[in-house]
Amino acid sequence: MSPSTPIVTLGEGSTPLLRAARLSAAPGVEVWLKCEGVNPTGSFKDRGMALAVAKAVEAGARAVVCASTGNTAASAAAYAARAGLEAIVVHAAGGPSSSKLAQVRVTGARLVEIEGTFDDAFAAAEELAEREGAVVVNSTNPDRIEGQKTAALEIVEQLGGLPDVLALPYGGGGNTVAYAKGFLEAGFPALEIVPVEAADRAATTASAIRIPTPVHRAEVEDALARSGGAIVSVTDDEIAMAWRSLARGEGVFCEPASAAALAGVDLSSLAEGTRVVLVLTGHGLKDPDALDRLREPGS
Ligand code: AN7
Repeated sequence: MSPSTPIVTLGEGSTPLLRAARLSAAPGVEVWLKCEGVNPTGSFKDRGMALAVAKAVEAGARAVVCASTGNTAASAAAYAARAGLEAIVVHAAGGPSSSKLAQVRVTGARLVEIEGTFDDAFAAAEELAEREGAVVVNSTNPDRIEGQKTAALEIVEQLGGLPDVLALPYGGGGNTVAYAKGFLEAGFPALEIVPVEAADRAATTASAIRIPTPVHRAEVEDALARSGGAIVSVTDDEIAMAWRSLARGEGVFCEPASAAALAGVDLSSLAEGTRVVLVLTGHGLKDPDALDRLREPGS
């Protein structure tokens, strides 16, 4: 932010950190849920989008562009509308859930559907940005990371200190990089960060993290080398089980990708006194069809 940066806000941030007492954890293990689905468009993306769009306005941009599995798109469309900019969203055919597409369409943003994967959509978005003179608001835009790191600062404030373990879904890796940066800058460099990716990145039913190649992979590895922690892979059945237990056991309805955070940590194996934060990145209403899609494992 500089004195000439406009404020563009829909009321993002300050999300609840809820104690989860009913998930099966070892005795004396504290589990907390950072409920990012409570943000204005229903996902953590709003934290960084508020800043990225404000900086685009400051730079005199007319339009913003992103490639997305859905949540970045919903957020970019809303914040662009709020700021009076045009938004262009590129997505893979069959990628984003219908709820996320509805969030984009209602703003009048331009949707560009391409045949291929998220990786192809990202390449197309970069070309489009160049051609149209639009600002890319994917997490490769450093303002996105700066905005998203506020979640780490909030957790430190809400817990009165650092968690021992922070688990979060790992798609492109921007959020992992943002948390690591936030904790480092808050003076807490060391904790176990667990980025959880889908075992089959290209085909997972958790559409938000259906990203074949994480654009931030090298930075994620650097961040883990500094902070501690390691990448974990989980199957769709493990995601489904975690997703169901968050709703049934805690009353928290998140989207399937968010449940990867829980699926990636064996809470029953942790030492007494361990404090774990699971970042639930998106709201369950983002993807209500998941109820039909995610069958009970073994059924
Ligand atoms: C609910 O919207 O990439 O590791 O285009 O929507 O920072 O990519 C979404 C990613 C986790 C992964 N949880 O975060 C997009 C997009 C949810 C998400 C992730 C996403 P990153």
